[in-house]
Amino acid sequence: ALDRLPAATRERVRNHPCFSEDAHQHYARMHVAVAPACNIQCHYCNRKYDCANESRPGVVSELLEPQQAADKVAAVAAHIPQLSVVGIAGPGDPLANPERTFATFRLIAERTPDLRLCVSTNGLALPEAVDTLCRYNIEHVTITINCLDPDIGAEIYPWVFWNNRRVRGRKGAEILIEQQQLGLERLVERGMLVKVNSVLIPGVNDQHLTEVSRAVKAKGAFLHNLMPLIAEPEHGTFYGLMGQRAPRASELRALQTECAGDMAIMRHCKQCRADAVGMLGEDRSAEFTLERIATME
Ligand code: CLF
Ligand code: SF4
Repeated sequence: ALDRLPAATRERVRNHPCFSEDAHQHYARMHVAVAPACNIQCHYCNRKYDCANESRPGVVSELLEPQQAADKVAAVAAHIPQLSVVGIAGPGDPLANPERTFATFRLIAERTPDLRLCVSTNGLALPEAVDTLCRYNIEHVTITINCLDPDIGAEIYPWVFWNNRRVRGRKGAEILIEQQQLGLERLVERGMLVKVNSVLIPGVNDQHLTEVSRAVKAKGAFLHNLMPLIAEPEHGTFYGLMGQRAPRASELRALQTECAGDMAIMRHCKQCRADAVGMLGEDRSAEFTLERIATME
């Protein structure tokens, strides 16, 4: 699939394990959990866990200060030669924590300039952040877009925090959807590679995601990642969707096949935690806690 891309794009995804399926066998990514706050509420989120935007709700991440994050990245880079990408994906929304997120990117770029920088967001604060993302050399952005229809959005997002107040229901979802689409357009205009993540929620947006796929493709998204809702009560993902089930593997595959006609589909996502370290599907974060890094050379 890679050879069909223009050379410049190929170069940018060559060693990105998420944006290129070929790369994920050879290159590793890591996340630094520097972004605790979120500016929306997803029904499937339980804030005690990492953001389901991008990451598997599992174990609570060790929250890092920007300097600690840069130290951790340097330590991981020294021990995992395949490391090519550092992402910020939570545990809340990176762009709802702009000072922490951009301070982290700046320190990482100074210390380990060869690593690519990546960010994943719900998109609410994205349009205003596009200039800053470009300035900080972020080349890969992921937006979690679960719907285009605010009525469906109201079933997924109980509220968004907008202009210093909570906007609930359909109105809140409408604001989020507008911001996501505007953010996507602006990123594409600036030549950013944009991946869209969509969480498949049976009975809520399952019939709607092919339309989402078509729309984001038409706007220039590079890749669409359809992810299954993780609905395990012990992980707290029933938070606002009591009785909500996860999709079956066959349902996810059927949707991926349906959408694959329109655009490149990511099928190798491992729903990483906000502090994941290593090859996709591998999590070596326990080897790189602050305590352990302090004793490393
Ligand atoms: Fe991280 Fe996401 Fe960047 Fe990858 S993960 S911020 S694009 S470097 Fe990758 Fe993990 Fe799936 Fe995300 S496998 S959850 S798609
Ligand atoms: Fe939770 Fe992420 Fe949704 Fe924010 S964007 S509410 S952290 S799942």
